[in-house]
Amino acid sequence: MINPSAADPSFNRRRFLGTVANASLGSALLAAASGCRTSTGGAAPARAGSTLPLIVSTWPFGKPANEKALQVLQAGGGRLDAIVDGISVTEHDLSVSSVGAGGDPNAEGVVSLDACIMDGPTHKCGSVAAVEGILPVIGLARAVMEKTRHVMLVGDGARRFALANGFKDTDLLTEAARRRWQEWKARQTGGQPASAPPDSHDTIAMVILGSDGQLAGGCSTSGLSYKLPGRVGDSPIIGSGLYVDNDVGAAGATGVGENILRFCGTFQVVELMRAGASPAEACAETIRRIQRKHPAGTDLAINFLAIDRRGRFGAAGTGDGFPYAVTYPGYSEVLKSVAVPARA
Ligand code: SD4
Repeated sequence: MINPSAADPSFNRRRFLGTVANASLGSALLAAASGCRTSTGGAAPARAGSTLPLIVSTWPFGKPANEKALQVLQAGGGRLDAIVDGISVTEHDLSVSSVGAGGDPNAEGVVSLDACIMDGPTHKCGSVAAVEGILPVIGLARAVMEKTRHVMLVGDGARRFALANGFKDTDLLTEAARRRWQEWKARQTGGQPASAPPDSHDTIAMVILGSDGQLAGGCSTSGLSYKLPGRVGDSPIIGSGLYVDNDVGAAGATGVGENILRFCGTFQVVELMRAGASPAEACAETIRRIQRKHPAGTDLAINFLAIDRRGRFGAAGTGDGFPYAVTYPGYSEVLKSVAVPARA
């Protein structure tokens, strides 16, 4: 099980993306970059039932998470168990600076987590935002879904609910994250709005199509590094960071939340699949729609992945696209999404 970002300390997402040429939808070229197989077409062939369960998630760190989820499903666990246990792998991986423990803190040096989960057959969901000191927040989102009559809890209320339901108070700020935050803070000039490094946002969004044909998804992030306290991005918002419609498919998002949140990004992806688009086409068209609302050349830094009920999967991202992990029995790879460059 190789997680390029964890196994290779020199792995850098920007460098990875820089090695891959832009590609247009429909290209069948396969190339290798940074140890990852890249599918520049993005739209994988339809998968037969024997390749289920199918698990797709964002970024190279999604691969070990997918593999854990597959293990859970193959051992007889449910799709929500798979989502929680899979995403928990990333939340506990201290080398991932954008999800769970080890995540970069907000501008005040506090790690503040967002997560959500959604179940296809019941169309139920649970979500938590701006939660401090609790892990795994994907499990907390599930607890909100299953133990309350609400969809979303935030801040101190979410934290108190967690503590009352068996979650332990956990120190999420690692020494490395604290140092990075202090360095960032030292670079801030008085009166200037807090700005974050451009490479400071990677969420895990995971979608699953089970062997029984049922869908589920989950999403977890520490959000943008050094965000304003109280800031919530797209990740815990149903229809923005994650959406599942059991009749159609499921989609997840990663990138600058503000550019996804305003457009109900993953809801659009699923609706485009309902209208007949393949997962990769739906992701790419959603990005194009969002780009049309912006001046040419704007770097939106947004990415979507999706699966449909037929077992097809795909992804698209702005700029050079982004790497995403695809796992099913006998197969687990990091692929390269379709690239949707800014309009000329
Ligand atoms: C956010 N969308 O909080 C998240 C960050 C992210 O890839 O996805 N990064 O805006």
